[in-house]
Amino acid sequence: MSGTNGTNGAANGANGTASQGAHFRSSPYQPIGDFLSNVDKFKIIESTLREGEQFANAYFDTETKIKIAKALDEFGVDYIELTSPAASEQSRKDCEAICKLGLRAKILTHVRCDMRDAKLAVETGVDGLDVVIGTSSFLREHSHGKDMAYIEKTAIEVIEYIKSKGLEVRFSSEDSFRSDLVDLLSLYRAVDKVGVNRVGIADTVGCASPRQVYDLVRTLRGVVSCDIETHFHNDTGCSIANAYCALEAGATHIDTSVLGIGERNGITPLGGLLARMVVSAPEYVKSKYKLHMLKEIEDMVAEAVEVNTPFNNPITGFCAFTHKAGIHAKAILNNPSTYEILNPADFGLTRYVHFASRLTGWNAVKTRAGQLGLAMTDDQIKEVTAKIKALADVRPIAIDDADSIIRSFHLTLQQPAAQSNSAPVEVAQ
Ligand code: HCA
Ligand code: CU
Repeated sequence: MSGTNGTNGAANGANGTASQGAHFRSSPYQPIGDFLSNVDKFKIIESTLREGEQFANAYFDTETKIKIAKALDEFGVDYIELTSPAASEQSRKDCEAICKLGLRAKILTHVRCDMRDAKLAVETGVDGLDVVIGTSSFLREHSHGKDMAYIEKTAIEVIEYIKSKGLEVRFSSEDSFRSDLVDLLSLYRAVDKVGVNRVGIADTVGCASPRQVYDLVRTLRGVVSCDIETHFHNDTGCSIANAYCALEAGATHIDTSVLGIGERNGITPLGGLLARMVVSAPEYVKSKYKLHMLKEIEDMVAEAVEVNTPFNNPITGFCAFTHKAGIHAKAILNNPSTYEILNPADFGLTRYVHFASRLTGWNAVKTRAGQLGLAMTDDQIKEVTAKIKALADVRPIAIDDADSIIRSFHLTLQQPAAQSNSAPVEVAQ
């Protein structure tokens, strides 16, 4: 399925170089600390089993849900969010079954702001409820038809009920970025006053830009004292950037799903978010999450929903650590930090230095010859590199083609007549 050519697989990695311990020792990309930023202390609410179940292809049977929940728990997520028990009888049973696993992560379920849904959810044994209601005029008019006064009154009743049962509660507005700011802030102030644990901002339609996210979260940070959760759809490709800006502005929790699966083209992907965060907060991310499990978890979910991991996925896309041009390859072979901000070894993966193309250089070919156990002088390597490039100018070549050229060239070197024929050749690095 995913990683189609396997070059980034943990067990594979022809032409991979040894990882360098000093990769991140001092990074200019670490954020400047300010009093608002939670970039180095955020929590993940993993919603593959809720938002992810809304993905077009998703159908998770009980066994699959349990497998995914256990893997996410071991990976280190703080919360696992499950589909509402009000959605169907099997959803209710699955929620109960996951609560009984005794996982370290807190189990949440996601319910409409409605007393019947809340009561059903409380009975399942969850640690907390994520309560949601649409607040934009679009949703108020065309979805549930309730006004802001009704929303506030119901929200307070539902929150007080959940708290009376000793459970954690979050209150969120769907479509926050197209809601009236004054309505939104008054509602959040009211629920904060009755002791909600978190309020949530949701970019339900994926319309928000990072700057808008920063402004709204920072404003909200000044209005409520509880935690702030954020949820970003990816319709305009901003879901990771928006999550990052939310943390900079003081959000405490980020919703993710594995590979970003969810309604339409989904939400902030777990792996992509961690790629961003490991650059900004390496100690926190590496000590908290078992990053080596990322590929296995993504493969598990990709298989369950019958998709491939995208070729350009952060970290696990098949070419995420592939270096091709001769100039890149040479520098990477000397010191991987030259062209990598992420270290594949942190994720149990290996880099791949491409040597079967017209852009290759002799340094990459030299490394490959070494891996094949074929000793040659630099001049001989340059000569064989020229042969590889000549063929690659005519047609695309595979690793096998390049290997054959290297092997047969090496063989001719063993024949005495060939020895004298090694005038230096000028080829790219
Ligand atoms: C949806 C609901 C939701 C809820 C997000 C939240 C959204 O429309 O399916 O509870 O914070 O995107 O608004 O996923
Ligand atoms: Cu959503």
